[in-house]
Amino acid sequence: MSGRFITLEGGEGAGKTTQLTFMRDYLEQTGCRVVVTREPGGTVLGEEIRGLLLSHRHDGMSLAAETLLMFAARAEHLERVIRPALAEGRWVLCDRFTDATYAYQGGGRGLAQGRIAVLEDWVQGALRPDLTLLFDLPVMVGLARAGKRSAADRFEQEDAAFFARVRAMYLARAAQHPDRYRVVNADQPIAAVRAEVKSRLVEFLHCSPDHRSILQ
Ligand code: T5A
Repeated sequence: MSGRFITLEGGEGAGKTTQLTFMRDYLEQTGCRVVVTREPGGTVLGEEIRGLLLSHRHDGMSLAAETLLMFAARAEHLERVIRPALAEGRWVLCDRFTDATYAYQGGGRGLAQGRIAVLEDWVQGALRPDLTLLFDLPVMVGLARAGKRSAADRFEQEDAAFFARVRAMYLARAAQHPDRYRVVNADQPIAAVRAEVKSRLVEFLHCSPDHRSILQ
């Protein structure tokens, strides 16, 4: 069976990580071999870069440095984890990917989308996610959830206006790419979000020739 690349996106505290385990278990039940990973991170080097990006030691990091570090981690992740897994027919579930750069560095911080697109083409070539689930919820609901879970990192310390721009950019990208984006209402109890995620996965599997027969 051929591999697929599924990304999970959303603002802070949207519940992506919470739903990842369910998604992995569900896909494995249907016969998929699954790799779960995240960005920034996913490799030894990528996790070290993640530490730099999230740490308050680097408050005030330049926008260019921040964006290039995201793509440095992504280049390593693609070469060592994502491309090999897809080539082996595995399904890759990735907690954030390049749409997060458009949302945070583009929408949130105001970097021109064209700059991001140049890096995207260079680092990824033609590779894009097959499916992107956008966990959408009001900014203040997500920040309250994230605040209860842990102390604010370098991104979480931004103000509500920043996260409103992040959310608006995600929704704009979902409208621009209706072929691969599916918006999930993340402002519901965990079980209700899970049910919505499941129906999106079933829909996706139905469109996937190798898997359609398993669901019938
Ligand atoms: N970033 C990343 C960029 O700026 N550019 C990029 O290119 C990339 C790739 C990563 C940061 O890096 C930035 C974006 C981020 O700020 P992170 O810690 O990975 O940092 O950030 P998040 O992915 O946002 O992690 P969060 O943990 O904040 O969000 P999740 O994973 O969406 O949320 P989750 O599942 O951990 O849930 C948060 C809390 O809410 C509860 C959970 O139990 C948990 O306590 N919860 C719910 N509560 C009520 N109802 C529900 N439906 C709930 N679902 C979860």
